[in-house]
Amino acid sequence: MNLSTFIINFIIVSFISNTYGADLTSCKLDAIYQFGDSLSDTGNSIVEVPQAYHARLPYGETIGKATGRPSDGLLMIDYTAQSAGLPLLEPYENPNSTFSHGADFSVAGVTALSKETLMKLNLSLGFSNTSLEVQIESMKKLLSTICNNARDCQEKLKSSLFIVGIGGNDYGRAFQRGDSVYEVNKTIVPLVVAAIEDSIQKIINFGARRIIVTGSYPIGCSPAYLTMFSNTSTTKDSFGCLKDYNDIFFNHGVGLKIAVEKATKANPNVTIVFSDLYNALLSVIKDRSTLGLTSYQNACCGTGGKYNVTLGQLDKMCGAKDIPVCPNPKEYLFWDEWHFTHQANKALFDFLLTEMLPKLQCTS
Ligand SMILES: *[C@@H]1O[C@H](CO)[C@@H](O)[C@H](O)[C@H]1NC(C)=O
Ligand SMILES: *[C@@H]1O[C@H](CO)[C@@H](O)[C@H](O)[C@H]1NC(C)=O
Ligand SMILES: *[C@@H]1O[C@H](CO)[C@@H](O)[C@H](O)[C@H]1NC(C)=O
Ligand SMILES: *[C@@H]1O[C@H](CO)[C@@H](O)[C@H](O)[C@H]1NC(C)=O
Ligand SMILES: *[C@@H]1O[C@H](CO)[C@@H](O)[C@H](O)[C@H]1NC(C)=O
Ligand SMILES: *[C@@H]1O[C@H](CO)[C@@H](O)[C@H](O)[C@H]1NC(C)=O
Ligand SMILES: CC(=O)N[C@H]1CO[C@H](CO)[C@@H](O)[C@@H]1O
Repeated sequence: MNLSTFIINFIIVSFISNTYGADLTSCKLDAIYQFGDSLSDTGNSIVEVPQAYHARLPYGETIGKATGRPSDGLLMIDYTAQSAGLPLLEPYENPNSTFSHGADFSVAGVTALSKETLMKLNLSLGFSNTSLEVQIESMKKLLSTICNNARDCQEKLKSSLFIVGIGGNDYGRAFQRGDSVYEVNKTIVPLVVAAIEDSIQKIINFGARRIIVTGSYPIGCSPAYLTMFSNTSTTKDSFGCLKDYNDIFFNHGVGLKIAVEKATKANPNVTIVFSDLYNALLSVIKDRSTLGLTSYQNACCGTGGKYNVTLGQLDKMCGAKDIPVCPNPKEYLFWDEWHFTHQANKALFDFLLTEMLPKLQCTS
């Protein structure tokens, strides 16, 4: 096509995108509040544990700065904020944060289940006690600086988006102590789903109008699970992911979808959307050559084993001295054993946005 046709096409395409709101600006959001774990941690865990590897380079190398994000660059929540035309979320635990446009409560490594429940189940407590319940309490504290009573809070939060995405670590801890897929499915999944369901209701009670509930990615595709559980896995899918383990993350999503439907029925004036990260990751893996993510099972940063990771040995993990980093993170799905690259997070966000935008009912 010649230049003028190209320009005209470009203008038409741009016009259509704007008209139909291809980004979140049509939602006219003024704040985003995120609850979660490492997949959305923009700098909380490094306040709790300043010596953590993800507090320094090569973490953040693609954006030129280590911020505590467990990636070489941005996370899905960052792309969400950018798409809404807002500044990147500020971590709640950083005393320098101003919270002018929301807050991020996510902490790497934490669980949906409370400390008490973990103790009851004899699951390990981890380094942080900032479980979902504690994050919700922090929001309550922050809210007391924003608004005074139920009506005032509803008014102040009417252009806010709340996002909850957590649970992967709960399952990981059960699997790591040797629980079977059958046991985790029977005992842990219902508890995790109930904990998230409870938090959805609490967020609604804060006065939220828009909530996104993010499912888990199929963690049986991660270099970490492939390294730890390939031996105990009984079935692999066509991508080489551990299908039996992935059933847990799929069922987690099924439970959350039901929770979202129930909460929507009980609160018809609140828009609650399920964000299908499980399906998003499988689609990204399927489309990996088009997306340029040619390396999808090995970590970019790390060493040892079949998938370029050694777990449980601090001196062999990404961020330790002399641990290799791939020269082309753009071509990798995974940055380290658990976490996506800057590029992969963008691809996942794009997929989820297309799915969710109509459901968020922002243009109406
Ligand atoms: C807060 O800002 C000060 C001054 O810029 C800086 O020295 C300090 O490290 C920051 N604190 C955190 C937790 O990032
Ligand atoms: C709890 O787990 C520890 C190991 O993590 C084990 O030694 C202990 O026997 C367990 N206790 C119960 C009651 O299962
Ligand atoms: C979590 O731990 C910190 C110290 O590590 C403590 O200050 C805080 O009170 C604890 N929170 C809960 C809910 O246990
Ligand atoms: C997990 O539990 C659900 C019911 O909650 C059931 O439908 C499913 O078949 C179970 N899957 C496995 C792998 O046990
Ligand atoms: C797992 O399988 C690998 C070979 O694929 C073997 O080298 C290793 O010893 C096995 N580990 C366990 C715990 O069975
Ligand atoms: C939603 O509706 C309920 C009653 O059905 C009402 O109590 C509540 O204030 C409304 N919430 C918002 C955010 O409008
Ligand atoms: C097995 C494997 O993929 N090993 C790679 C791990 O990463 C280093 C550096 O990025 C590569 O040189 C290895 O080939």
